[in-house]
Amino acid sequence: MQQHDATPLADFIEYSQADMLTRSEQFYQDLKRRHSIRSFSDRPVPRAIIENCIKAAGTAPNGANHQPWHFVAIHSEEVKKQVRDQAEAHERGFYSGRAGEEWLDALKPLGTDANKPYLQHAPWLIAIFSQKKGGLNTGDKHTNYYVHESVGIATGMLITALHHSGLVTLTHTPKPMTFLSKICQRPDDERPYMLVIAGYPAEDATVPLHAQQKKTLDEIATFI
Ligand code: IYR
Repeated sequence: MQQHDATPLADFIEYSQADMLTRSEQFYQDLKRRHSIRSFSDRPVPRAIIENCIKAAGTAPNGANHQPWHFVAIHSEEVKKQVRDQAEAHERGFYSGRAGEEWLDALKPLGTDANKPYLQHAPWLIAIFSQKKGGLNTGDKHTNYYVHESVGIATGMLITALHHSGLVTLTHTPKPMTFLSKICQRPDDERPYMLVIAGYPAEDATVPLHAQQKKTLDEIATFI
């Protein structure tokens, strides 16, 4: 291996295999309770919780450790209203034809439409941006690698952290999403990747039956 500076892995924790079995089972049971929610309460959520979740997301494995992401945590009522107005305008085009029949049919069991009140009323919207150029130091303009993979993993970890904290989330990818760059004042070499809505569920929040049907282990995995 090439010469490189490193320190010993000091924070690895070794559990007994019995504990590993319990931990993995408990973690699965906990993640099973995560559902995408489309009805949010306006109950406030302290910023420090969101900060911790973003810090957790920022530990994601990524290409060459360039950490090619930026998270904009939107709390401002004014900015949330702008996001809602522009996302709904795009979604109206999507639902009134742009999506095509097959896509709209696939969405029917979820009961979604162009109305997105939660974009205004949920306490936090986290806009995730991917960076094609960057580097270890902010401001670097080197090529970034595996940008989509890296940002996808970080987003998954963000959602997991928010769930673990006791919040519910919804991933939202309005099409096109470029309006987010302007609203969040992000530079041209960043692309909006996803919007994650986070907060408490509304009292009448529901989970579509369709979304509860998970494929079995045999369907999603092969052991060879
Ligand atoms: N972006 C639209 C449509 C939508 C698409 C998929 I794929 C979903 O799983 C859910 C919604 C919307 O947010 O309504």
